[in-house]
Amino acid sequence: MNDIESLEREAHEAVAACTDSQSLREATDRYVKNGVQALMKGIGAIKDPDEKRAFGKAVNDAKARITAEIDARGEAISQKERAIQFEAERIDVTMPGRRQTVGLEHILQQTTNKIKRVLGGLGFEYRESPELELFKYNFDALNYPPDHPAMDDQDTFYVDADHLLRTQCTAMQGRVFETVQPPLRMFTVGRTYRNEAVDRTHGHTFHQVDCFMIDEGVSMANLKGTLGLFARAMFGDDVKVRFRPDFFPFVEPGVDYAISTPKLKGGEWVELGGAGLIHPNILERYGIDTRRYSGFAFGLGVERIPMMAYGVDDLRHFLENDLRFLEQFRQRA
Ligand code: FA5
Repeated sequence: MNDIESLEREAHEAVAACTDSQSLREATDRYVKNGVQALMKGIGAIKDPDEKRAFGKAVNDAKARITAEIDARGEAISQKERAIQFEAERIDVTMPGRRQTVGLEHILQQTTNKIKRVLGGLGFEYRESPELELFKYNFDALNYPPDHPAMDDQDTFYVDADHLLRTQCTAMQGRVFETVQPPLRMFTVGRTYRNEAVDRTHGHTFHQVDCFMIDEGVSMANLKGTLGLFARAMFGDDVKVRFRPDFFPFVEPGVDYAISTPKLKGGEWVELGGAGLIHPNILERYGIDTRRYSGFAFGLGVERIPMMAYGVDDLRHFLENDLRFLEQFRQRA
């Protein structure tokens, strides 16, 4: 009987000392399984049937009491463990959420998209063109005589003797004339590069549009009409377009053109780009019959458009990736 009492006492103390379910499981194995089994082995040595029964009952009673204690302790422990887990997983529903930031297209991309919509709407087909260009297309094909000083204005970054970073999107014209027969209307938009003394209106990396058509009877009147439509679509109905004579080896006659609108810079003229009728030398070089066909071309700087429209005073802002600047153009173009 003493053995039963001491097992029960020991079990009582051990169970009370358990602080987690793991130690409680160990105590259960130790006392309920092994301890009780060991006691029960002693029953064989008892001869008297009454004593035997009494011993068996005493062991079973002790087992029931130990089990009840273990259950009670188990309940307390799992309550405590649930509380700890609950604390660990607690969600503070009053905390402000993490704001999802939605990106936006760069203002130059927004402007490019608008240019594409407008020129596409006027029947010009968009063509991709390479930024790494052959000297041949950037200069030779555009009627620059060897060592002509006009090339000095467009010094650039050479990759090797034949390859350079294009200085003007006009470089696409030769690529097109080689493969497409007139009538044709095309344009491209993209990055251009020049070895430039960088200032507020000149970058070493900037963007241009180049747009041209060849058909029967194309004249300066078509050029002026098209540029007028383009300028009105970009800047509004009250915009005026001015031509002044200028020189580019690939056009004859050549002009620079400026626009003015009362809304922008108080109606001051702002130069947008160059234009003219495609030089007959170029048409002939590509086997285009100059008695039948003529063409116009115009080019312009993309940066100029948002600079004028939003009063941006320095084009270096466009490529500096400062979000405080870029965020201003959310859904504007
Ligand atoms: C040209 O590049 C000619 N290819 C334009 C042309 C096309 C003429 C077709 C005739 C026929 P120009 O060098 O002027 O021309 O440049 C055209 C425009 O690009 C300029 O008016 C200006 O808006 C922009 N631009 C030129 N250089 C820079 C620069 N360094 N930084 C920013 N914009 C520039």
